[in-house]
Amino acid sequence: VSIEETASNIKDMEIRGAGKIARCAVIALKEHALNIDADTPELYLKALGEGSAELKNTRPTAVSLSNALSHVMHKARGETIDEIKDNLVKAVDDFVETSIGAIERIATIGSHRIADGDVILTHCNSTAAIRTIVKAHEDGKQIRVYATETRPRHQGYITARALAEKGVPVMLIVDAAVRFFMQKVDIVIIGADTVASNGVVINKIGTSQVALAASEARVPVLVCAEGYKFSRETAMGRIVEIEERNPSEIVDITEFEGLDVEVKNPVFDQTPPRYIDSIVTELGVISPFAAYEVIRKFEEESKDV
Ligand code: RUB
Repeated sequence: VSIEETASNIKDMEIRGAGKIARCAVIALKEHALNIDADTPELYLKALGEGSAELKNTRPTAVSLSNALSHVMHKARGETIDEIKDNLVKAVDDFVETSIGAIERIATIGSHRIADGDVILTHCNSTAAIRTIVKAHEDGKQIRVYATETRPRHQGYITARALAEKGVPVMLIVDAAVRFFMQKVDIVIIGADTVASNGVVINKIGTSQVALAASEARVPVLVCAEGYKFSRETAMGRIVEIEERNPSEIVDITEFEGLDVEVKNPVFDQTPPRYIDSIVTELGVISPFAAYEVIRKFEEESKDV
């Protein structure tokens, strides 16, 4: 698949979910790398950089996209075009394998936090969260899941289908019913688009309300997030940009024609660390307040390259 096609599929949310976006983007970059027609290594790297930038500019909030692209671009080094190409291809293959392995590791670790009989609530559609829930089910635990519809794009339908197909009983609810049902919930399990250095978790719009309702009801919130979703840039003072999408995703705007009605569609929000019990990473379970340590650890590893 070409860079243009992948970029457009990410923008349109044909490809969605932070981890999948990152994997599809680096795979598209690999395809591009195999097809660049350049005379010198400098021109080859320039074309590679342009492809990476186009992919990076598709969606602004999930740091996993830029982390994944920066990681593979960093490895794309060499004296000759072939050497650069080989290194990039290897880096992409490694990234895809490692990121899938990270989800499995998170599922194994996170499922230990799910008890037999637990009622779980999840929001939106996170591969890492779903895999964790399914792992608990595979381990023989009798669990049930409330899945929020997740307006306006209804990612909750994908979640409901994915869980039900694996044999996990699901109750689909509207987003506004979260507090109504929270008394019946034992644990909230969600994913993340970005974890900031101060422990703030950025995830689908409504996540912070879910966490607030959970906190009020003394229900623990577990975030499943691979290490490459932690943002080094936030440790350098960068603020995470919250994507605002077209209002037409919410309502047909001709509905309010001639009236002073503005439709707003921010698609992610920030949950402060005090509303999060733990973050499950492939390295283990951490407090959200230890996010900076995860960033440091991955920084050290990239220095070894
Ligand atoms: C998806 C979303 C998911 C995270 C984590 O938003 O908020 O919770 O991306 O998902 P969108 P995963 O549908 O707008 O992409 O665990 O699959 O990376």
